[in-house]
Amino acid sequence: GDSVYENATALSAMAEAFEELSGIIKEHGLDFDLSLKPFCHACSYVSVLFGFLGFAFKFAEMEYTSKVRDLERASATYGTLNNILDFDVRNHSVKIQGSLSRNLRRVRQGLDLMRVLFKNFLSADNYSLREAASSAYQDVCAPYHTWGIRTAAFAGMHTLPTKEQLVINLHETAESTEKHMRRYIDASLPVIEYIDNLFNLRRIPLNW
Ligand code: 1PZ
Repeated sequence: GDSVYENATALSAMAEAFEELSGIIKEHGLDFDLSLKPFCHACSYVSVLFGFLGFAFKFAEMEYTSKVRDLERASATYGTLNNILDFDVRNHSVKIQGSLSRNLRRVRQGLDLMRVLFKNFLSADNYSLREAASSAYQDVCAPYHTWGIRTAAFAGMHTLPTKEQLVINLHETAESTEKHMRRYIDASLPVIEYIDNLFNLRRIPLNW
């Protein structure tokens, strides 16, 4: 209801948005022709979380948000994620910088970066936020980023707050943080797999 929404934190709202989206995908299966509108709506909640990570991630937020916005604007013309890929396959523009398919691939990497960061955050190894974020970035994004971006990103990791400070910034407790991060970890995976399947079906390798 409305009162629940008013009391929602950024983290719980993001978890809820992805539970809704993954619910649609689980209900209809990977063959479902997912619309850009609900997809971009959920993705916009992740922008907010990037913002909470502090100064350096502000650049990541702007970069990620502009790509989500491009996809959002394209929804009137293309309707669904499938149509975007079909268009770019026909035009040989799947991997061209700024193409909607490439932006979708990058947004997918942003969703996965957040998922792996949360996994590391909650890991029994008790990483600092900087270690959690650096390791997630190393695994998910660094292989596909230029040397300059990678160097700036790893330098920027030093400006991350502590775990305790992040929990405070998010208006959460340690317990509620864990709960909502786990919800996002579980709910984002089917969405990520759905996107990867769109590329796999068209025999487009995911090494970029
Ligand atoms: C002490 C020094 C502080 C300086 C802080 C500077 C931090 C810079 C962080 C750089 C993040 C910008 C990431 C930009 C990535 C883009 O190159 C790619 C490819 O875009 P394309 O070529 O297709 O247009 N964009 C993405 O991969 C979108 C996903 C964004 C997720 C990036 C997370 C990076 C987190 C690092 C933050 C420290």
